[in-house]
Amino acid sequence: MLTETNGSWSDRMASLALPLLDAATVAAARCYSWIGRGDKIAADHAAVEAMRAHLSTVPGHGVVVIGEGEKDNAPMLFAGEEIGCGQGPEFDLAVDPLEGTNLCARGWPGAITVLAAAPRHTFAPIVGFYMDKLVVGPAAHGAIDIEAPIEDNMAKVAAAIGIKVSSLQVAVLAKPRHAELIARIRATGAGVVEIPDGDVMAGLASLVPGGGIDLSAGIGGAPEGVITACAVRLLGGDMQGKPAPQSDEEREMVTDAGELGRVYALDDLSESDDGIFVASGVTGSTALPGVTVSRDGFHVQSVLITRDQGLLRIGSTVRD
Ligand code: VTB
Repeated sequence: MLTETNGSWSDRMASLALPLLDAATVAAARCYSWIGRGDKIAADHAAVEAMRAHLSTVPGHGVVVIGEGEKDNAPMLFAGEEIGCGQGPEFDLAVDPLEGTNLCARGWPGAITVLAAAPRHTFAPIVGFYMDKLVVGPAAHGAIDIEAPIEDNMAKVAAAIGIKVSSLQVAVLAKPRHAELIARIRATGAGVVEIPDGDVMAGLASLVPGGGIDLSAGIGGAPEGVITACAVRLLGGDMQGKPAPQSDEEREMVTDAGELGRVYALDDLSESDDGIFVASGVTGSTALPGVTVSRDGFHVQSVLITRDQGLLRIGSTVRD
C-alpha cells in the first residue's frame, strides 16, 4: 500500500525518469547488431546486460517485481533482485529488457526495450504466466468489461470513440489460442491487426495518437500486463485483465493463490499515479520507430511517460 503521497515523494520518483530512460535507450542500441540475426537468446542477453549495468547506478532502492522470467532461470534482473545506489525513492521495478525477442531476431516490427517503475508495493504481485487483457486509449475509458463478450466491448469502445464498429482496428497476438477471437472480431466487420509477438507494444499503440489501434485484446504474458498497465494508467487509458492459465500446472498455481477467475481492474494492476514508463524502439512500428545507425552512432527513439509530463518522445544518439 502506498503510504507517502506528498510532493517530495513525486519529486523523488521523478528523479528516476532520466536514469531509466538511459537504461532503455542503451539497451535498445545494444540490440541493434542482433536485429534480423536469428538469435533471440543473444539479442535478449545484450539487452539484459546493458540494462542491468545502467540500473545499478539509478538513485534510490528498487526491487525487481517483474523481471526476466522464472521460466528462464535468469541470472540478472530476476524478480526479487535489488537495484539502485540507495539514495532516493523506494520503488517497484518491472522490466522486460527486450520485449519481443523473436521480433528482434527475425527483424519484424514491434520489438522494444521497456521498463516501468512505481512506488514500492504498487505493482500487482502476479501469479501465473498468462493474462487475458483488454486495453483502450483515453477516449474509451470506462467502456470495457473483460467478462462481457468481445462484440459488446467493441460496440461500447466504438461508441465511446465515435466511430462504427466496422471501423475499429483490434490488435490480437497471432497465436492458435486466438483463432476464435480473431474470427469473431472479423465477423463484426472490424479489422484485426495480427501481431506475431509483443502485446506491450500493441497496448502502447492503443494509447498513443497515431498508433493505429483502437483496442488490444486477448491472452498474452501476465508480467507484460503489469508493465502495460503502468503506461495505461499514466495516459488515462483503461485496461482490465484476468488470469488465463495455459497449462494444468499454471492453473493449479493460480487456483492455489485464489486468483483464478479474478478480474484485475487497472488500479489492481498498477496502483499509483506516480509511475514512470519508458520504452525504446528496437525494430520500428507505428507507435515507436526502431534503432538506426549512422557514423555518429545508434539513433534511438523512446517514449517516456510520467504523471507530470505525460508522454514525451525523445530521440537520443548512443555512441559506441
Ligand atoms: C506473451 C506476450 C509477449 O510473448 O508473453 C508472448 O505478452 C508469449 O506468448 O508480448 P506464447 O507463449 O503464446 O508465445 C510476447 O509476445 C513477447 O514476449
